[in-house]
Amino acid sequence: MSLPAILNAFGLEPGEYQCDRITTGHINFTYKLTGAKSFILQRINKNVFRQPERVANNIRMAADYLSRHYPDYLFTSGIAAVNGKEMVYDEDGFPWRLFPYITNTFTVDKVDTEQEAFSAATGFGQLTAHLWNSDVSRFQETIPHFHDLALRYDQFTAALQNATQERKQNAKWAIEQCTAQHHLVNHYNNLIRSGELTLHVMHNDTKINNILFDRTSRKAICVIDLDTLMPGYFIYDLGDMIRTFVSPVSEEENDFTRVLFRRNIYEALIEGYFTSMGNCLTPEQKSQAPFAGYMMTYIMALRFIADYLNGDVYYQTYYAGQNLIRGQNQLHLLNNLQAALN
Ligand code: GN1
Ligand code: MG
Repeated sequence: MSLPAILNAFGLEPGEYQCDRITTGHINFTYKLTGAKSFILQRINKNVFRQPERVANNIRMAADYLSRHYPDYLFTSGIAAVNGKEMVYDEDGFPWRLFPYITNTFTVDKVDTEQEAFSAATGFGQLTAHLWNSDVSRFQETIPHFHDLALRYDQFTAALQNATQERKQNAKWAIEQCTAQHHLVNHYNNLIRSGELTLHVMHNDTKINNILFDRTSRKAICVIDLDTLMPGYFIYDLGDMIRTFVSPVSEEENDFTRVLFRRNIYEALIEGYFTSMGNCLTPEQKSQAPFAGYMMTYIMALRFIADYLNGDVYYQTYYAGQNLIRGQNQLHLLNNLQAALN
């Protein structure tokens, strides 16, 4: 099915829209449709989301809950196609869905100010604070064991077994670092087994470019990329914010001397997150904040390096060695986090 045919399936006239690809995501194909009214059109990667109906169900359940309990909360959910369904399948079996485009907004790939960090963290926290008392057992995992650090470590060691000599040699430093940080897996296992954390509906992909800022107020106003809105622990959301907020450069930066820890940004994000999530968490849980940052930075290093060793089969890459750069970048960040917060 061509792009115009997909637009038709959603009741849109292709000639009335300019279609531009957005390349910041690593998994799905995303397009902005600009017209009298604008939309976001997305093809879900069915090799990653093997049961895409779960994605749509979770988002619909959250939308229903939020509209009942927080009617003024801005939350985007899929727009139904002409046939009444939220997803249109193309002939290759890929599901497509349509979202409203929120006008007068922008995203950022790195945090510039404390105000941005505070506002984005408050925004991500508000979503999960609002959903805290929803029935998490009704939400299904869209990617099983997504942030299970022990499983990700095992996937890294499996990738190591199958990798070519050349890739192993190129990744030598990163492999040593990933192995040396294994103590974080033990901490993770102990924390989960202790029962100190409880499952709630979490966003699970809170990187800084997954929240929309209002052009006028410069405040974060709407969370996006809800594919992994599913059961999780708060450390996943808090940790991914730490991972993507505190450095002045993104995970794509290949000059690792620029990967830094900014304490003022860290403190602003913690303050912002606890402004909305504070009442949901105990002091003991809050004290896991540094570990949250370590574990999510480490898990991304493991995943990027495993993908490099596997021959770049998961994340979209635009140049050879990009996953290795991403993984090395994350390992530098992890070292800097530990030096600053231990
Ligand atoms: C992927 O969907 P996207 O590109 O924002 C990944 C996240 C990673 C992120 C790293 C389903 O997110 O877990 O944190 O890349 N999503 C999936 O940039 O694997
Ligand atoms: Mg995502």
